[in-house]
Amino acid sequence: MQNIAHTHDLIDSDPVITSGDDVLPLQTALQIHRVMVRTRVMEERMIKMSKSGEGYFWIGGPGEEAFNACLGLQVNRGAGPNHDYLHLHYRSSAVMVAMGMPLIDAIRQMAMRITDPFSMGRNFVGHFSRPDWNVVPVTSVVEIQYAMAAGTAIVQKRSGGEGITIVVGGDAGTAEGDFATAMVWSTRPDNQLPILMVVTHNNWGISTAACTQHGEKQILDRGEPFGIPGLVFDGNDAIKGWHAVRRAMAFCRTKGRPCILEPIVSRLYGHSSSSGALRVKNEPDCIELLEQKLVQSGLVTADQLRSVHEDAVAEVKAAVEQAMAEANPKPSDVQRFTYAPSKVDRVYPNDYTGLPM
Ligand SMILES: Cc1ncc(C[n+]2csc(CCOP(=O)(O)OP(=O)(O)O)c2C)c(N)n1
Repeated sequence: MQNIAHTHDLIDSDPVITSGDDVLPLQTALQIHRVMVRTRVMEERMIKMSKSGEGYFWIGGPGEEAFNACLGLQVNRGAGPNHDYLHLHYRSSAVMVAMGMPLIDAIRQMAMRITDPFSMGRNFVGHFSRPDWNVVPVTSVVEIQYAMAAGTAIVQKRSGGEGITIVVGGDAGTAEGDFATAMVWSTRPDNQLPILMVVTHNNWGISTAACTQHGEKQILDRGEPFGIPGLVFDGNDAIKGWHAVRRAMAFCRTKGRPCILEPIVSRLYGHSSSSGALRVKNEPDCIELLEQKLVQSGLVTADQLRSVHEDAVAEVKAAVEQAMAEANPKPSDVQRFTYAPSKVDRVYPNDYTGLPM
């Protein structure tokens, strides 16, 4: 795990940033801020790529960076059941950046380059996959990650280690049965599972408003009959987000039980490039909110924050230039690595489709 002090590790003289009753060491707040800015600059450049022909379809997470950065920075990263498994959403870019993903890797997927490490240029942007970090492939088919989460959590429970399963999806997706599947499978008597269920609630399902669809007050209320505790909170507040993630992860890790987090987030460029990806003006911007707190604390100057943005712009510019100079996949690559070669299938060796030749 990253070595970041928790609030209880602070001594009186440590500089801190506050939000209501919540406190964060300044260094942690700056680390979160840098992840948020680098991710935002990358996403905004990718939106331009979708409009200029350097890429095509764009979908991503501008507006969710505060919560996603806090999540990614606290993940127990690694391979195998003693580390956390991540079943992410297509808006989870800041989780991956916080975990250490080089920006160029996401840009390579946006540019559909063969160097894209997640899909060799053959999947949509934001569809991450990293076996060495337990990041299972992101799916465009919403919510099925909730049904799969029980699988990795069962393996983790059997292995008896510290790893938990983290599953992330949007509010509209919770209408699918997969959300209920996760609740049923994670709360069976004597078989509870350590699943952190995250519902990033941006109040939209493409163009359908959440208020026209939800009879319950909060989505996490649906966990109550299953005895699943949770927190609903302002997902635009990085300080609150940090502590919500910290508490929920500690609960899942120590109790071996599920927990729901429902951060209320913004969707700053609409659904995707298919809906125009224009800047939404009437929703809060988590980066601006954190920067106000940092400057108001008197511990950070506006110039210092500006240089974080400038560094990110330079990093993204260099990454786009490099990615655009790399090769596209060839037509003959289209089916490579779609299925893992089968070591056990004696009938059709090396052809996992199982179809007769
Ligand atoms: C099973 C399934 N049904 C419908 C769709 C079409 N679809 C793509 S994104 C989306 C909206 C999902 O909204 P939400 O779960 O709130 O996530 P958000 O995009 O707002 O983050 C829908 C309905 C899909 N991809 N998969």
